Amino acid sequence: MEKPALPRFPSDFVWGVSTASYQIEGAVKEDGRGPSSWDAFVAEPGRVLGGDTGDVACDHYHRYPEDIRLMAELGVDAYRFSFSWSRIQPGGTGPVNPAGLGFYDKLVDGLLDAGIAPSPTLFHWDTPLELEQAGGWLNRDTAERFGEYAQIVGEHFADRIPRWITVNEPVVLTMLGYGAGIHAPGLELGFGALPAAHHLLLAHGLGVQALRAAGASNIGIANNHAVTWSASTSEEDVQAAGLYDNIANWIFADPILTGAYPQELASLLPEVPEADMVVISTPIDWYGINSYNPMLVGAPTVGEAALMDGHELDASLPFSLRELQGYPRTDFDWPVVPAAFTELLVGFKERYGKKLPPLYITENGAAINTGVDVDGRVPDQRRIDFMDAHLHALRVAMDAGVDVRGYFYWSLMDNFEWAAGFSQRFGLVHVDYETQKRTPKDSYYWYQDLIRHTQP
Ligand code: IFM
Repeated sequence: MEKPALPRFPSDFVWGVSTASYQIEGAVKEDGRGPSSWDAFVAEPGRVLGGDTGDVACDHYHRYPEDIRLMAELGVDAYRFSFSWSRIQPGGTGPVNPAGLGFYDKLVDGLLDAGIAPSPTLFHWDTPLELEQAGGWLNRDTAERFGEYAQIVGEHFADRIPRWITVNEPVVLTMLGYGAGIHAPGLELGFGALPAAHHLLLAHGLGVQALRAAGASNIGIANNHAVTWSASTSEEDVQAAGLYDNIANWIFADPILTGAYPQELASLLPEVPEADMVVISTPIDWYGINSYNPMLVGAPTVGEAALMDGHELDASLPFSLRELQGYPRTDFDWPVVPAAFTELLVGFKERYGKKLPPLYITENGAAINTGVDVDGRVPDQRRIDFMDAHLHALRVAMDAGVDVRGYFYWSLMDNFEWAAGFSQRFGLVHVDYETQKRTPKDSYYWYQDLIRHTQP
């Protein structure tokens, strides 16, 4: 096959793929796993499209050897997955479940044998149900419990795991889980959700400290970021977009990278002990960015509720999300704007300067719902176009001096896309949820070829 027309990446650039426990594992009642916030949420009628659940998902719990083989053939250097906290510590506190750790032992060892660097996230939204019922992330105690859990996994795995991620996308759990009620636990607190943001950040900091104390190194976070554009130059729109930008981006990055919340949010945030900020800003080795598309934001539109992934947002919010027109869209209806990816990364360098550690792109991907054709192929050219354009955009940012060390495509395989159930397919590998047959898509072979040509 011809060399892909992509710019060159450094020979030690890390190529990877990402997944998360609840989205792929299934086996929710096996080997002593405790329930999580998502097990409870999916059981509530009307919460998830089509009533889908992660009970079986991709059955990765039983099929992980096949999934490791698929990754080995793909040629990735690293695999970002997540530990299910309630598989390891069923109640979120107290005794450890040896069978839970045992599953991840097999996964980690299998990856190492295949020459793939295990890169786990400690928490990707599946809060142990007992903790959720005690207030979840609105309760400071959950952050303390997370620190203990981080110590358990750190002590168990430190000698085998070369890259660690504390928490995935606290912004999404805060906004969609506690603010807008679209994700578990389904609360609609609006700005009342902000304490969850602080406790998730505190958990991150406590996690970094516990991991380091256990001998782990190379620790980062996976934070979701989207360039925010104002719907117009009017003062109202610019102000609304600025507020959204602070709430969606900087509230989650500033405390980690500068030790302080954005000034503009002072009136919305609870009083925070200075000691918390010291914990949150515990130095990290790298900063992970998950990014999909930019956001267009304006002042609230009278009588019209803003939509997020098809869900109505509280009409009383002081901003509204607008449709970004004039760009191609994924099947999830997300706009495809590669130049915004460059803008985001360059913006990070400009905002944080020397305080910014090296970056990894811990997620980037597109839902393209192409199925298997009569020849057994999955011709998902639009995903290839998405990846190609975003990798070009990434290269432009790197040429502008942004230090990016790796790229993890979301996702290795189609999986449970939260409130959208199985309707959205982000994978490089197609999963037939009836038979669990895995079929590598055209994009899988494209990525394989790209990796081959970039490696020394
Ligand atoms: O599937 C999610 C993932 O769990 C977190 N980041 C965004 C992905 C696509 O929506």
